This record gives sequence, C-alpha cells and structure tokens, in this order.
Amino acid sequence: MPDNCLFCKIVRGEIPASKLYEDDEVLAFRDIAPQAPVHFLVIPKKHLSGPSAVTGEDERIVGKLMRIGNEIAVKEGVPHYRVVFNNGSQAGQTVFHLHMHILGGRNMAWPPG
Ligand code: DGP
Repeated sequence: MPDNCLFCKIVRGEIPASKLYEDDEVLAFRDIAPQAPVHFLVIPKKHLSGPSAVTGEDERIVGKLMRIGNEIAVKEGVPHYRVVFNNGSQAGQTVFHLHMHILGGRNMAWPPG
C-alpha cells in the first residue's frame, strides 16, 4: 500500500471515513463531497491506481465491488443508481486508487458532464 495514497490511508485507518461496509478485500464509505443524496465509494483494499491498472488477477474483486455496491445501495434506499469509474485526470479522476462511485436519490442526466 503506497504511503501517500489517500484511500490507502483510509484503508489503514489513518484518515477517518464514514464506513458503510468492510471486509478483508473491500471497503465502502461515503464520499466527502456528495454529488447526490446518496453518494458512496467502493474500493478494493489492494492498491490499484485506477481502472486501467486492473489485470486478470483483479477481475473477481472488481465484480465484488459491484455486488457490494448494489447491496449497500439497496440498503440505503436507492435501488436506482449511477455507477461511475473515472480513469485518468481528463476523465475527472482525482484520487489514483481504484474506486467505484455509486450515486442515487435524484434523477440523473445523460450525457454526463
Ligand atoms: P474521482 O474524481 O473519481 O477521483 O473521485 C474521488 C472522490 O473521492 C471524490 O468524489 C471526492 C472523494 N474524496 C476525496 N477525498 C476524500 C476523503 O478524504 N474522504 C472521502 N470520504 N472521500 C474523499
């Protein structure tokens, strides 16, 4: 786990987060700057810099992010939600540790900004 990665610090408990789910592989927590009434992030504990860093050995865990994210969304009362992975700064990625956004609780526009 890189020392200076923000989400690795959350995984290690060095920075507080509003956690929604945790096991040995996955952590979910509320986004600090919510863009919808419900907005949380689901991450692998393993450091991967983003979607383009995912390899074959990570395929199972990426699927798990979706399963856990859906379970949390349903519990949070937003069975209709948007899933976002940003890959690279031009796409809006600001934290370079793979994370899946789940946003719900309002109508979503398309195309996204
Ligand atoms: P992205 O732009 O896809 O890299 O999204 C990064 C998200 O991470 C952004 O929506 C804000 C959120 N975020 C940044 N710093 C923190 C933090 O310290 N705690 C929490 N909970 N969320 C953070």
